Amino acid sequence: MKKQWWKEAVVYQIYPRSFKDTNGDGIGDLRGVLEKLDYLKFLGIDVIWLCPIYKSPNDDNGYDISDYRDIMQEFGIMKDFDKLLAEAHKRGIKILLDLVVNHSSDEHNWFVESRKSKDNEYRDYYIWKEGKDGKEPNNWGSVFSGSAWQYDEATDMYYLHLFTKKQPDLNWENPKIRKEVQDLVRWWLDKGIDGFRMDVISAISKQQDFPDGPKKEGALYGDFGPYSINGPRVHEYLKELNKEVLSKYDIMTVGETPGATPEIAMDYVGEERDELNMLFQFEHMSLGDGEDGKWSNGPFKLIELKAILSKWQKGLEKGGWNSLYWNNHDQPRIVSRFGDDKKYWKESAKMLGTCLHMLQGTPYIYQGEEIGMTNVAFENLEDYKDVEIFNAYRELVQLKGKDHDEMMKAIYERGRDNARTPMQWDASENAGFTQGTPWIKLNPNYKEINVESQINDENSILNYYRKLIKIRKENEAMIYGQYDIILEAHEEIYAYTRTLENEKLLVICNFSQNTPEFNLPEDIEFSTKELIISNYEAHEEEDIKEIALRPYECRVYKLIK
Ligand code: TEU
Ligand code: CA
Repeated sequence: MKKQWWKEAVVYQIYPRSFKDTNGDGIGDLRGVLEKLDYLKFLGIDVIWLCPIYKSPNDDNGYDISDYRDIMQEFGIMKDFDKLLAEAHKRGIKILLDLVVNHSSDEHNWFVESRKSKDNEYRDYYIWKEGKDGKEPNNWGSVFSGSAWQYDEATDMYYLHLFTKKQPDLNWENPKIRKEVQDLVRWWLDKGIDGFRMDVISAISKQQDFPDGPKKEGALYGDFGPYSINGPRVHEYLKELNKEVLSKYDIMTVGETPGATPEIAMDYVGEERDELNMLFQFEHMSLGDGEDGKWSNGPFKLIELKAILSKWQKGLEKGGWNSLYWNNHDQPRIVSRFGDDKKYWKESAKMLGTCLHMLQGTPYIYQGEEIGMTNVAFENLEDYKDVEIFNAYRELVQLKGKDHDEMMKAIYERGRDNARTPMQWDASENAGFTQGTPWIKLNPNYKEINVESQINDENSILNYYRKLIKIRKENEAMIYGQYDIILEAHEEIYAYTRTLENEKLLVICNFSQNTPEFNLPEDIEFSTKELIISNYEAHEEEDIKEIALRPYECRVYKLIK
């Protein structure tokens, strides 16, 4: 297996709006990230992924860009970014930016021009269609509810927006758009950044006859997926971007690819494909989805989770590479979702971290995960800020009559704002996030859960994550070792091995508050063993053929033949 720095790295994702505010306006900013670089050095991470920091009217918190070469007013100025990049590099920390080019903001000059007239030189930068029988060009629905088409009086035509109306999709069929993207990517890489996370990159190629999508029973709109996800020219476009720009720099690229399966993924990240280094898949994040998707959230089954993660481990082990994540700015907090954020908060947070970091792939830590931040439940809908929540509430409750309390429960369990409450630095007012009024309310448990109370506590989740990151640098088997699941049918234990030459790591994780017995399969032989990490006291010489596991217990052993 080819060795690469980005396979050995641990990435820390920052949502700048909620990370650290330095000028008292209640909104996190780039100087706040600069201020916390030493904390990130202390944590031990190698790469920072910054969510969008570009000029934006923030209809979708920066994922709607109005100028790709300028900094969002709230976050600071370009000099702040240049300083951050220089100081990060001084500490050996690399920085990835978020490339959002499936769509732009409707306030981007390209769109301002494009909507003026049908023969405007920027017209084909976007996807404009005639209406059909006075209605939208087809039945596609937006990810954020409603139609994916917006009527525009100026030219009596509709433009496509897979996300909000203020996020019109860019027309990648137009070589001018692809050139624009190459130029802005090269511009940032020449500034010295270390790569990109690419937003919904699997959606950039649309089938050009734009047929109606399949429509579920009772649904208001059709699904654009079959005609716009992993579309006909997506690989051609990525190869072109790679050949013209990306391949000329020592960087890392990770694509966000909803709808990818391991087979499809190998087309994006296969070593011989010259497209991307790795991608984010969503199958484990869709667990529990019901009739209304994540808005009818059902129970989680470990068997299903193990099956999905194993499929991806084995599916990409020859020539591919996985991205490993439990959390990001679109997902709820994992300790509340797959763990227990009350009685076994610490144990389950550590177990989940271990289970993920021991898998083959590059681990991503989302801000606050390293201190065990949890989901929040704001009583009033007005306390929420996420456009996806409001649009879903309007469609499901106000249009389709879903029960308010049922919807609020789904928002508590799966809403994106769970990930966007301010970072909890200490127990002072506003958790040390801001001296002003935070743009979104804090999680009231910040007095108990915060960085300051965990830094010097060797038994804290924070110091446990530091250890996970440290042992990765000391154990090549943890990075390059082959993955093999054991006890596959067990409903409470997730156990697997990682093997590299004659070294084998045995990973044991109890995903329940019960005390199941772990039984070591006979075919796993070893002469000596060493306990690498565990979230409970465990004695080195203890026999591991049978272990009565404690609630949410995890252990990792190095087995030497
Ligand atoms: O997310 C794309 C995406 O797939 C999300 O819609 C995701 O599935 C959903 O939010 C989960 O409920 C990316 C960004 O990560 C997200 O923050 C943006 O809102 C979106 O693209 C549009 O840019
Ligand atoms: Ca600020």
